[in-house]
Amino acid sequence: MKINLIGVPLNLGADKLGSNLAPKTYREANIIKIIKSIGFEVKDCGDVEVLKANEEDKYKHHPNLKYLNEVIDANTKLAEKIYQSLSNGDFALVLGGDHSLGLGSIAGASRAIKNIGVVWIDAHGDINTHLTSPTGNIHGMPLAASFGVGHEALVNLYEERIKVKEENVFHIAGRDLDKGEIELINKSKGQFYTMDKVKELGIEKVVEDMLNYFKDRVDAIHVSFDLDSIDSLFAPGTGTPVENGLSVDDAKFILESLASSGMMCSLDIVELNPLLDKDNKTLNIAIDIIKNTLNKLKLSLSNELSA
Ligand code: HAR
Ligand code: MN
Ligand code: MN
Ligand code: MN
Repeated sequence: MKINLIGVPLNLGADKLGSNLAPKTYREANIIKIIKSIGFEVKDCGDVEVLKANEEDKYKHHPNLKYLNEVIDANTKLAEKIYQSLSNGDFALVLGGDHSLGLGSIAGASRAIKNIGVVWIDAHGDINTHLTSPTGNIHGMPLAASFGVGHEALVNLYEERIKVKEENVFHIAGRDLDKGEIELINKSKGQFYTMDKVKELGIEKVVEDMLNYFKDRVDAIHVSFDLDSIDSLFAPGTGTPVENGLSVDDAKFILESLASSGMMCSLDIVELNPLLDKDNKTLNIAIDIIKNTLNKLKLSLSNELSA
């Protein structure tokens, strides 16, 4: 099993400059060499090509879905890359880029894996639709669209079908939720462990619940990690930082546990904004998290072989 590395230099889903520079930043920080040093073979799938767009393109396709065309185009390309990776039996590591890329990741992964689970770790719900979004930024909508709620252009991206069952979604660290998102959560069949709940239960219990929940329920898990799930005090280099978040250790613990479980098939690391980072704090956290997670993945694979 190789690690397939896919860069997604996308910022149009956030309508903010910076996250488009993230793949280049990871590469310059020798991310490939770092992954190889863990003992993995790396296949560099390059960066997904993102169409050029300017201000006039913003509302060209829909009044509350900014850069709809460009976001769909990039995500369709990403979906195909992920599908190919997982079909080959490889692990896909997606480095973004704004979180609209979750659309493509889940579309591709769920084509390769019939009954997929999704863990979404994020300060935000990312379950807005064009009808509830206060901003029109598509990076606030990918999770809802993936379980079939939202504009049909997003729901039917790559393939005309719902990508993940709502009850196969597990969201952690929410603390900046919009009104429409709270309404959706209150009637949702998905699992939503907000930051309040994480503080109440403790991270060990949250992870225990998550692994128990997915065991016997799904064939594999796609993990989408938004760096803004981490407290903005530690990770300032994201487009929409929020305080009172996860500690770096909490974030590592969640991802390492998923890697050790043997259920994780693919991982997004999103929303690094190098223009807003301070002394590479957020970049270094992201790299550290990737390193630790893939280390556990390596261990779980060698245990599997010797078992
Ligand atoms: N909820 C707000 C919106 O929909 C902010 C979303 C910010 N999203 C991300 N991804 N950074 O989590 O516009
Ligand atoms: Mn997000
Ligand atoms: Mn977020
Ligand atoms: Mn808000």
